[in-house]
Order: sequence, then C-alpha cells, then structure tokens
Amino acid sequence: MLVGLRAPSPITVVKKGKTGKNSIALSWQEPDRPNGIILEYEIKYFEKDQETSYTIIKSKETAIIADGLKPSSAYIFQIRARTAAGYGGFSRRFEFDTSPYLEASSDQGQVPVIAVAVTVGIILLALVTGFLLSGRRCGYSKAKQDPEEEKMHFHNGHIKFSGVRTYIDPHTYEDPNQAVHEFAKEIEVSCITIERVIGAGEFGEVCCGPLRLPGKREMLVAIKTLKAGYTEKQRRDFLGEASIMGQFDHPNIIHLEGVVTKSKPVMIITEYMENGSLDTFLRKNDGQFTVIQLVGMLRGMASGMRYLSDMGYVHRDLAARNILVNSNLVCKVSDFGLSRVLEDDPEAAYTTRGGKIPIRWTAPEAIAYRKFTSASDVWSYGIVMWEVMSYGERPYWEMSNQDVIKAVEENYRLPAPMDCPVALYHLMMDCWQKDRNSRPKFEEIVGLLDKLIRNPSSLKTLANCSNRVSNLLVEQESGECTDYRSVGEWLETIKMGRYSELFMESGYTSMEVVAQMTLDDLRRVGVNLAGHQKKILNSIQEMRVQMINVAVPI
Ligand code: ACK
Repeated sequence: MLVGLRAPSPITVVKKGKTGKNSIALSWQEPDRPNGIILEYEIKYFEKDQETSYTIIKSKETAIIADGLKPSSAYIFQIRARTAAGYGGFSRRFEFDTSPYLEASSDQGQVPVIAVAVTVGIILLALVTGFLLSGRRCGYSKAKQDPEEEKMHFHNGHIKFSGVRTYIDPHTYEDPNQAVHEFAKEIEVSCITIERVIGAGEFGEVCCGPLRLPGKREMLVAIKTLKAGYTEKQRRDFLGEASIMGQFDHPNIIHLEGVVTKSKPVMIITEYMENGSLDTFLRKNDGQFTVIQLVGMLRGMASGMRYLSDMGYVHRDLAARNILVNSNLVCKVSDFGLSRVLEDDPEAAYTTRGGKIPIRWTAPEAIAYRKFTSASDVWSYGIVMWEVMSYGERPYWEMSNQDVIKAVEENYRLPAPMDCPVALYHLMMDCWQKDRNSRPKFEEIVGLLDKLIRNPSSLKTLANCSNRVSNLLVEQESGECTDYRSVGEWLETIKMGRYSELFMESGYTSMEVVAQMTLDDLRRVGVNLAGHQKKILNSIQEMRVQMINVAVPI
C-alpha cells in the first residue's frame, strides 16, 4: 500500500439482478469515496452458514453473475473495491436466494412462446448494448467483461478456481482490525473463565479454562493473552494470528473459537489440546507408541499441511514445537503469524542476509534466498517426521547452525532414527531433495502414509542398515539399503519393469553394468520419457552411493 493514500470506502449499494436456479446476477454502485481510480472489485460469496467454503471473483465491472450455485439456496455476498492504495473494507453482507428447481426460472427451458420472446428480447438487447458499447470503447470502466474469464484470470494470478477456498493475507486489509472481525468471532469476556496458566507465549501468558457460549455446550479452551503495555504493532501482530487461523477449518489445524478485543486483556481463544506441544509430548513419552500410532500422527499433520498448501498458505515454521496434540493423539498445526514469522521462535536465528530463520527446519533455498513455498514446508515436514520417529530428538543434535547449513549444502542429511521403517526414511529423504520440484507434494505424502497405514507390513522393514549411525549425517542419495538380485527385480521395484527386456537386449544384464549407465545409455536402450529417465537415473545414483557416507561428526 502506498503511504498517504486512502483506500476506497466500503460499497453500500448492492442489487440483485436476474436470478436462476444456479446463478444470481449482481450489480453495485461505486463506493461513495473511491479515493482514487478503482482498479477492480473483489466479490466474495458463499452459501449461507457455509462460510468455510467461499468463492472469490475479481471484476473490473460493477456487475457480475455468480454461477454454479445451488437451487433454492441463500447466498451471502460481500464486495470491496481496490485502488492503488489497496483494498477498501468489504461491504456489509447481502443475502440473495437462487430460484427453486421446479420454478420456470430465467435460465431454465420454458414454454416455446416465452422462449422465442425471450430470445428475441435478448438479441435486441445485445444489439442495442453492442451499439452503445462500440460507441464508447474508451469508456472508463464499463468495458464488456466475461466474469468467467475473470475468474480464470484470478486463478492464474494467485488464487484457485472458484469453489476452492483461498487464504487471504490480512495485510491486504487497510485496517487490520477489519480483518480480525472478518475472520474471527468476537467473544464476550463474561463467557470465559481463566482457570490456570499453561505456558508463556511471545505476547503474554497462555492459559486455559472453560468457554460457555449461549446455547452451546461448555468446552475447555486455550486462551492466549496480550500482555499490558503493548504497542499498536504488537496488538496487530498478535491479532494477525487470529485473522489467519480464523480462515482455516480443518481437523488438523488448530481451531479458532474467537477473539476478545473489546476488553482488556485482548485474547485469542482456541480449542484446548490436552497433550500440548508435540516435541515436549514425544520427549515425555519416549518409545511409548506403536509405529502405526506415530504414522497416524504424521498422516494428520500432512493432511493439515495439504489443506494449508491448497489454500495457498505457506507456514514457514513447521516444527514439532508448533504442532499441538490432543487427548486422542490428533496432531494439529498451529502457530500462524503475519510478519512476526519466526520473530517469536526461539529456534530462529539471523541469517547472513538478516532474516530470522529456524535453520534446522528450513529448506536450503529458503535459507539462501528466502524462497518460502509449500515445497519448503515439505522440507520442514520431513524434519518433523524425523523428530517424531526419534521421539523429539533435536535435529542435527548440537551441531552449530553454520555447520548444519554447510552440511546440508554439501548434500549430507540426517540418518534414519532408530527403529525407523525404511519406507518412512525414504519419504523423509524425498522431502529433503535439494531440487524443490522433486520433493513430494503434501497430497502425495498423505497418499503414501495412507497406503502404509492400510498395509502395516510395509512398515516392518527397518532402516537400521549399516549406514544408520546415530549422530552422523549421511549423504542424501544413500537412503537406499536394498541389494538387488537382478536388473529385472530392480526395475520392478522402481516400477520400471516394462524396460526389463530392453535392458537385457542391450546387454545391461547385471547391476554392476547398470550402475555405470548414463542418460545417453538410457536413450540408447530405448527409455525416452523424461520422467522415466529421471526415475531410473535417480535410482542408479542411489545405488552408486550406497556405501556408508560419513560426514560431520559432532
Ligand atoms: O507444550 P505446552 O504445554 O503446549 O506449552 C506450550 C505453551 O502453551 C506456550 O505455547 C501451550 N499451548 C498453546 N496453545 C495451546 C492449546 N491450544 N492447547 C493446549 N496448550 C496450548 C503449549
């Protein structure tokens, strides 16, 4: 946002136009005080009482057609305008209904005579409109626009197709207080009883106690407080977390109950997680869980992270200390923040470029040039997997941050934790691929963990092979412990069995010869697909470095 410019005032007049069983046409008036040239409007809508799933459309016009709606349903619409100064506030909520199924609505087939009349009317209208528009091509904002196209445009920008909920950065709001009230419910302080302090947060104490909302069952909640004497920025940052958390609705993301902002202390109220932070919980219960329980916990976190990445939210500080565990061992991702990212994490250290980053959990590209993406979250997820499977051991033990950066850069990776199934260790190693595009997506991680849970015998083979030496790093490619008896078996294992015959025909009949193969050799054999070439070469590379690769002893 540019300093000194004021964002547009909220839109106050919104009108419903033609309504169908699946669509509602809307038009609105420019805000009373645009305070500049309006660049576009953002229209947010969702089915009434279904706010967790909303659609956003951007339009340069003051009219759109919201389609893909359910018949006979109430929809809530809110619109805001954007100028060079940023977004103004959203309009109040406007509620409009779609037509019922059976009603002969305007987008439904009707008796022929009406259809003909409507068609003629539309043609006439189109001709007149076309004529008018062609005469005012240079008109300021009424250029013809296909809302569908705009939805797609928006998708190509940074938000997905309509129907997929997307995270909205509270920074886009001129007034952060407005973002809080957009996404978080104000709770009456009289509904909360603070019973005891459970910890210390960056902004103040974390407490717990019962929340009694009228008409709702009493529940235990965690209460984060903002200590007295805060600055306006601290208040903003503190409540920023609620603006973010309030946008999420997933069983593996900590749930926001609401905020208390009208009295002091300012509070953020979330669900209570009986077992506290995952790192401490694991250390307290060393060796107490079955592998399936641990994988179940990992699956939950991956599912929460898949949801966040689908919403376009990058966490940047995924670590066991930022995961909370409830009494059913359900793990939930927590610790969301605005610019505070990492300011309050005791693990975060200043990098040479001045950023504060939790080195041990962070992908190399994020450390080197702050490339934080869902793929860097995947790297951190791999570290969390390692923390879980080693019951809360500190990643890279007491190595210094500088040594960690250097070792990772030189391709050394954490070894498999004790008694860790090889399938899980492979997954960790995949998360730590240097090339971020080669790392698995959260979607794939969830899929793989589901498969392992469904087939527990796949977790029987442990990674306690000769190269798993505690406190020593191993080279990235050495995740593989398998000894292949034949080229055919190896190709089958990496799901490339279709090339067995071609390998044999070309003389690649032993693993020793295969281990020397290059990309050109593969092409000569007849492996022409880039994805298959990459898969086979990666596996060959793994075989080449299967011996022990000891690095940085502590
Ligand atoms: O490990 P813990 O007991 O779990 O100590 C920390 C402390 O507050 C400071 O963050 C605990 N904590 C934070 N949020 C919650 C929550 N929603 N439920 C239970 N404990 C929480 C955390």
